[in-house]
Amino acid sequence: MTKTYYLTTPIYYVNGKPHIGHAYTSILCDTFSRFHRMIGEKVFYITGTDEHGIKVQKAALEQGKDPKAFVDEIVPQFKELWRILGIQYDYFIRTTDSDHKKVVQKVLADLEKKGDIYKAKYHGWYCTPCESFWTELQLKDGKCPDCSRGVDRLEEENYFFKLSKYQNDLIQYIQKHPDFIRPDYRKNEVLGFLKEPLEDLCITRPKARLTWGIEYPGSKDHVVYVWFDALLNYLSGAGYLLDDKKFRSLWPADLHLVGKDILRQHAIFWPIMLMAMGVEMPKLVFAHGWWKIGEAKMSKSAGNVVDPAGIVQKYGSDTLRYFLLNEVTLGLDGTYSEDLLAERYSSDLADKLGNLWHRFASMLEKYCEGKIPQVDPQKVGPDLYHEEFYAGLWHRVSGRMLDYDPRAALADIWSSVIVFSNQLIEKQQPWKLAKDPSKRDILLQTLWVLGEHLAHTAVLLLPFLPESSAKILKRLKLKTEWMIQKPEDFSKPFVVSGTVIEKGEPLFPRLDEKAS
Ligand code: ME8
Repeated sequence: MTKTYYLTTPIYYVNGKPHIGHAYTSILCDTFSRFHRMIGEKVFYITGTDEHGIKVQKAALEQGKDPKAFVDEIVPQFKELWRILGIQYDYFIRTTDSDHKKVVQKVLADLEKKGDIYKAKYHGWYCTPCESFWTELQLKDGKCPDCSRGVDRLEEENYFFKLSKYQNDLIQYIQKHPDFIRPDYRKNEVLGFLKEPLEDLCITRPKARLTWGIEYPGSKDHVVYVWFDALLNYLSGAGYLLDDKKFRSLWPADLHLVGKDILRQHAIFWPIMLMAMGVEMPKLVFAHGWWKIGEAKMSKSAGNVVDPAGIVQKYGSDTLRYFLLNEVTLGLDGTYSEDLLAERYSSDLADKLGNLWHRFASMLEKYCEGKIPQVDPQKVGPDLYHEEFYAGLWHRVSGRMLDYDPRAALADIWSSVIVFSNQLIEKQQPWKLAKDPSKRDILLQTLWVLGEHLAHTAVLLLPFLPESSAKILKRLKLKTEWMIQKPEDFSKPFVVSGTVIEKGEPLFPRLDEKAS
């Protein structure tokens, strides 16, 4: 059985509407999954919603709603956003799904039986927004060390998971698998954190304080800590303890893509949970950076969120996808502003890609009745065209995608084909060639090469800008689903001589025209 490429986003809290930050992770995963499909792999892309815990209970209460009724209203807003952003996930998991709850309870019962969970009295400090316990020593100036907000004194009986028992095993695992946590600087951060002894993890909350959660098996007084419940979605969504055949085809996950805010949970809690369960480690935990507004992280609690739906309506979903994928290298923080997005729209999408299509289609109309010319690729001069050009391009772009660097892949596509083709037009000056009948062959070859470049660009861009690429391919009367399994699949000519293309409306209309 061939292994499916299995990738995950975090499951998002449903205490409010999704924003640009959530869109970022989902767009990245969508781009990776489209790419892996294109190279012929089976892909399973899971996303979903994290519906239990204090944050959600509080948000529901504030609106005077029952938590389940409240989350049932929010979940469709996430699904709708994924629809308009072209996010093609394979499975949407909700932690309120009964299958998921069953898996969580079974795992807890097994771990307790194994002796990795114990019951104890807890005295210490609790940060409600972070849902984290802290000892006196861990507090910073008496405040939560993670978010600097106030903490409450707590004394209660809870269940604890023995993180400490596995600390050394985890350190060894990370050291033996240098690509388990990426980027490298995040791996070092985790190893730095692991230099201090780990406290065992409190994995329940007394019902006196929180009722909105999965019941702890065997206790009427406790619900499961939201993170323990949430992390298990990666297994339950893949069929763990539910559908063995499905699980074996999916696990281990190839990629857990998360924001750096939840690295500790994914690079410490999660691997230790898996070790305790005796389940194989995922291949990679990749932590990306934050989108900020000015200096502040964009977040619901800071109240500085940007609604992706508004941006999509104004600029199109591909523009938001392009901006987020291209603006920062995966791992680093980025600054979001609509001005910057509008600038990239004009300079990269409208002036470079949109304009290239427009110039090509207009010249084809004018000089060839809109038909792809009959050209023998063997006879086209090497200064204009050679097949190895595409083989090299594919090698570089696919290599960058396999190495999780979509920004470098886009930069290569833009400089090597899009900007290059615009320069080729300037160099060849087809309008001058058209005036001289003895140059007719060169004119046709130039237009044919431009058509090829555009077709190859559109295929390469399918994972990144699915809407615009499909538009270009349809206008060239080519299929919109491609399988590139070997370099030759990409280096061969794509356009079909004699095809009458469709010029169509501008791909990326000028912003002043859009507004009018
Ligand atoms: O943490 N920049 O859910 P959450 C970039 N339910 N990415 C951002 C971002 C920003 N400003 N803001 C949010 C949770 N994100 C848990 C996860 S997983 C088992 C449980 C993205 O709704 C980023 O992926 O707070 C971040 O890790 C995630 O949304 C947090 O979403």
